[in-house]
Amino acid sequence: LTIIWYIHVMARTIIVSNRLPVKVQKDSKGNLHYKPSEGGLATGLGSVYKQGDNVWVGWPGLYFTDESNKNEASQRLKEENMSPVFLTEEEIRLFYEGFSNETLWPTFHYFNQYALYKKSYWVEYKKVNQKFCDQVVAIANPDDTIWVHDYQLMLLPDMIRQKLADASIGFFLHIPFPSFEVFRLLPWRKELLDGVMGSDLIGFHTYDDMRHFLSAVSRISFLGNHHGQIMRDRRTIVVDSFPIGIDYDKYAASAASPTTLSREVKFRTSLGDQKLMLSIDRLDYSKGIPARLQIFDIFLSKHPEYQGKVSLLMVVVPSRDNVENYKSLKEEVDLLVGRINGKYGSMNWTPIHYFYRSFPLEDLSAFYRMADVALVTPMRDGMNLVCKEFVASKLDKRGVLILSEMAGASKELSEAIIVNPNDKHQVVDAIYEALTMPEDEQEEHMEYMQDTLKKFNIHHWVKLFLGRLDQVKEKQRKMATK
Ligand code: GDG
Repeated sequence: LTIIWYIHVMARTIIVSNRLPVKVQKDSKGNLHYKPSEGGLATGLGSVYKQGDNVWVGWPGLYFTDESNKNEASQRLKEENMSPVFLTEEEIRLFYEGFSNETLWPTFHYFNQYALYKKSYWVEYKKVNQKFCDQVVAIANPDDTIWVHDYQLMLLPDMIRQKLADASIGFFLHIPFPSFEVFRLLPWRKELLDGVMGSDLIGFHTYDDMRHFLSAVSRISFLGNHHGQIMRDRRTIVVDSFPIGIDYDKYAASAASPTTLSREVKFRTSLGDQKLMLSIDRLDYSKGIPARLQIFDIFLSKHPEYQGKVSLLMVVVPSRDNVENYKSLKEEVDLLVGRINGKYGSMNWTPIHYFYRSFPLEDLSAFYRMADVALVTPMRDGMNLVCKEFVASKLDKRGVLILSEMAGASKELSEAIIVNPNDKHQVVDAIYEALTMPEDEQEEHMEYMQDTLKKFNIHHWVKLFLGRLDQVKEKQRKMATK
């Protein structure tokens, strides 16, 4: 009995992701500052890693060259249940910007023509995954639950499994998993699958991602599955879809806050009574930003009665600007915006309000509130949280969501106007439909989507995944004692 009690008390949950939920920054005087990340994952998992002895392992977002700084940061982060993995500039360049963002990211988003297959990237990816493994193993107990996140750490589950044979290991992929025909292009496809299969539970956003993964496992690793269960090394691995939710209450509350309301009034004054369409993305070729601009151009020429009556508020958040593809994409976007504004603009109307920067949450909430239409048209997106946040911010239930069928979110938000972003004329028609939709119809769709998102929020997602992992492990233990 004492042993059982001991195991129960000692079992913890360890979250592992490339980045910690806190970013460490150094000011000009050399003092360290700790800035919490606003991401959905940080909020959702906050209720997990802050409890008891649980811990979050990840990179703190700064290159530490000074040992005393490292010790200071480790100590401070440890007090908040975080365990930093210190990465060098070289490691970030080859493992993160290289293999993660120039090999896996384009491949998994079906932009394989952009993928680089460099041995030096792969070698570093393995090395950094091993570095994460050493850190996890140094703090983990044999019965801990370890939840690994995303494409930067695909080798980690199996590396941990080699050291902690009985640990509960979960893996969740936040980006799409491509079809076998695309995945097979990777020279290290087998190693990547083996890495992930060190887990007990493997989660994806959608049923399609899960199906693609299972097909790759069967074609590359020659392992079949029974209703998503793979038998490997006499261990059952469960594969399933867990669509991520948002912190619904946070976005609804922010939309109602006095700061948000006053910002909305300020922005509205300069816009007058025009209709407003909104798009918010990180600068990324997967988001379909140039295509969206071309669509707006076609819309304005096909429906000239809307010239002067509608504008597009386009927020593009700077991202990965060290990577060549992203630099040329930025130039393409700048050019298109200039061309459209030059073609249609007048003294008192700017067709596109373009911002290449990020905004505080209250501004974002004001944008969500003000927008009559949200134009979320990625070429490919694991889930896409912006469309969910737009819906949660619509307290008066007015507004229309146009959503790409290539975003994971389209599987849940079927009440949106679903479009294929490659079919520009279809999207143009969708914009017209959205701008002319009667209010009662808008409210009906919005209410339906809000009900779904309220229920399947981020807390529900965390509970569902960790609950399922417990079940899988329990079943494995029962099988082992049979
Ligand atoms: C991965 C997958 C999947 C954006 N601009 C500002 C700002 N944001 C916030 C949004 C939203 C988030 O960034 C972006 O959402 P994504 O869905 O694109 O998420 P990522 O983390 O980029 O990507 C994606 C997601 O993981 C979750 O699994 O949905 O498919 O690629 O929350 O609000 N936030 C602030 N200012 C901005 O200017 N404060």
